[in-house]
Amino acid sequence: MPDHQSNEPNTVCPRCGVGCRLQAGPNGVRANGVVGPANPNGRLCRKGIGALETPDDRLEDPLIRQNGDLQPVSWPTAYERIAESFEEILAARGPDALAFLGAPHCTNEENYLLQKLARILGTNNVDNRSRLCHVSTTRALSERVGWPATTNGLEDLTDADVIVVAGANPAERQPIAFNSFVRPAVTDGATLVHVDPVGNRTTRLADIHLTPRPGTDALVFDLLSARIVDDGAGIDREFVENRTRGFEQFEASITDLERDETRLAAGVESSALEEIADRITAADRVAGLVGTGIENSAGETNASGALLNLLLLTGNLGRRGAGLYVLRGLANEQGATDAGCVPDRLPGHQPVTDSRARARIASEWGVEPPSTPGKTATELLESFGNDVRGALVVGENPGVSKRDPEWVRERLGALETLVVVELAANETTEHADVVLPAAAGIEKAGTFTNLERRVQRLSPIATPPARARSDFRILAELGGQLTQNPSAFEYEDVSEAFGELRRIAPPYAGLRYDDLGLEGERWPAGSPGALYRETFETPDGRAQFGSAQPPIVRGSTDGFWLVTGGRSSGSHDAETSSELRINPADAREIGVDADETVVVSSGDVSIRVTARLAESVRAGTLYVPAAVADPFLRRDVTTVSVDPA
Ligand SMILES: Nc1nc2c(c(=O)[nH]1)N[C@H]1C(S)=C(S)[C@@H](COP(=O)(O)OP(=O)(O)OC[C@H]3O[C@@H](n4cnc5c(=O)[nH]c(N)nc54)[C@H](O)[C@@H]3O)O[C@H]1N2
Ligand SMILES: Nc1nc2c(c(=O)[nH]1)N[C@H]1C(S)=C(S)[C@@H](COP(=O)(O)OP(=O)(O)OC[C@H]3O[C@@H](n4cnc5c(=O)[nH]c(N)nc54)[C@H](O)[C@@H]3O)O[C@H]1N2
Ligand code: SF4
Ligand SMILES: [Mo]
Repeated sequence: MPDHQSNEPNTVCPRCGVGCRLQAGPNGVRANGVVGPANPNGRLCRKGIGALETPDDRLEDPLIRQNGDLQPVSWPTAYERIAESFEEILAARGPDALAFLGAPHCTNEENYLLQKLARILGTNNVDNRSRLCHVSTTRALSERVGWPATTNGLEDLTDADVIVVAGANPAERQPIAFNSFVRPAVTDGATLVHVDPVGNRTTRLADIHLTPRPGTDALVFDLLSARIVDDGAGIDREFVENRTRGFEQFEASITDLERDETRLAAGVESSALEEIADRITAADRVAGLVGTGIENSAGETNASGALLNLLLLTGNLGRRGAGLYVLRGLANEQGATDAGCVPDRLPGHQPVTDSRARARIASEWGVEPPSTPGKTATELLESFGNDVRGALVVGENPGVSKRDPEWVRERLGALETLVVVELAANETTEHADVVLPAAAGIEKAGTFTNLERRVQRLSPIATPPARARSDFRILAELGGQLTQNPSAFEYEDVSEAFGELRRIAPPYAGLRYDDLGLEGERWPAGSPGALYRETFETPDGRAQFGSAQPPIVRGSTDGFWLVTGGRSSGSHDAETSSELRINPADAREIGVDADETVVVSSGDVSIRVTARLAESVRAGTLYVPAAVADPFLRRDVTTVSVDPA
């Protein structure tokens, strides 16, 4: 136990999905780590140490827009204004004219209330946009093995023999998990493979850095499966036979795969593929860790699906140290989805189309949730001002997003009523008609579910501004008033709401708020770290193979492929250095020297940055931090040109 640890209350770090435990330091400025399951050394990263800082300009009072300006009012006045506006919209256009956006910074109980409010009002228009950070991975998992979640526990990574990290930088983004579980495994002899067109801090620990052409990870994993199928030794025949379905079709698609053409499309060396395939074949346990870099544009091949095929082929699921980890970003990204802030899923990932699930919920709520899926966060934003006229946004900032800022402003402005529950003013509150001041993560009770499905309890370790209220209290009060069904939103405390969640959401069954203690507990209750030890959560209990995917050539061939990373969540540590990283050979070819200022452009958009030369950048690609490349990202630009300034 670190010697600074005291008996003061401790809570879960609200800054990322790892879920380290912390408490207020002696002077109340810095947070101290407390030994917890995600930070077994009691350490915190830089972000965690700063977790006690909330925005300087905290909101103190509810605000209502009057004559163009936001003016402080009392809570009842603010609630009344919201109720009036929402009732008008409901009467004129029905419940699907409302949108509810939340709340991966908020607790499970708060997310539960938000979706309950939407659904009792009669709409499934509820989503959380951080869900989109890992959408293809979670979809592949839920369709083919069962739950849209990491399959294993963090601690089992220490037993892995091969760890494949793709499209992520956990050394920097989930540093405590990386240092506590990945680093020791590697020190113990595990092979770390980093698949990323651009090297980053994670690459420094890697044994093999594979730099495929951006967007071609699916091809890389198919090629690895092909080598293992060709060689035969790495196939886990017993696992394939007893635990999976669709192998013949997968094998046939792999047999048909044009090896050379695919390899050229991915732009990887066959020697590197061979080396990785050999290590996977020799390994007893292989784990895949995936981040946002493999989440390609819609319609492209599914990298996680291909990685899942590789893990199934080699029997690397359902055991300690063998599985697929979703490197989730925000503190309660997993929980927001688990609790049902998803347009097509009820709490516990039950489809809204499942009449038995709806009936079970109706017996708890007294009202049945609607059966048609709602719109996603992206679709909702597009519908603002058209089909959707009112929105309640809880702890999200759609005013900043990977879209043209003018367009976003217009969409937000087109709403009749925008209600924002926030800690501080931001780009979204500028458009709000009502703003409600909320308590921050360190100021409240409830539970977060981390990136390995661990449900942990929060305790307040700081005090919110005098008139701010917890999102839980706000949503309960608003819920009672807007639905005119106060009893559906009457809770003694958050633990009662947790109790309701666990009755409704099957994966949470058996978890008890009072028993969560300092260790928390992973869902489903009583399960060891690895899910699917005996059976998969699919109708026949088997995991489903997919097929090899056809080679794609992405983008145009002239110019450089723009690779970005380091997107931020809130104000936490966006990479903001105005630097471009380029392969030295490319720089030579276009006549750019190290540390020279260059102009990166596409059409009429351009940025000025300093060129840094780095061998770890794939030739033909450029790396620019997402915050700096923002003007391109917002316009979906993927190829750019570079010229000396
Ligand atoms: N310090 C800090 N940590 C954070 C956050 C923060 O704001 N600050 N935010 C949190 C949040 S919300 C999130 S979502 C996570 C994000 O965590 P990560 O997903 O790890 O995010 P990035 O650091 O952007 O890493 C993405 C990587 O994908 C690579 N990449 C791009 N295109 C491709 C491709 O086609 N194939 C492959 N294989 N790789 C590609 C990029 O080069 C980059 O290295 O971080 C969380 N952690
Ligand atoms: N242009 C651009 N777009 C991006 C990104 C980017 O870096 N640049 N990053 C992308 C990524 S990875 C993600 S995950 C998303 C993140 O998208 P969002 O979740 O929308 O953004 P954040 O800024 O992380 O958080 C939103 C707000 O939550 C508030 N908040 C924090 N805690 C609480 C709380 O307990 N209660 C309440 N009510 N509010 C709270 C903060 O004050 C903040 O204003 O954005 C994505 N889009
Ligand atoms: S790794 Fe994540 S949860 Fe842990 S201290 Fe850092 S920001 Fe907080
Ligand atoms: Mo994220």
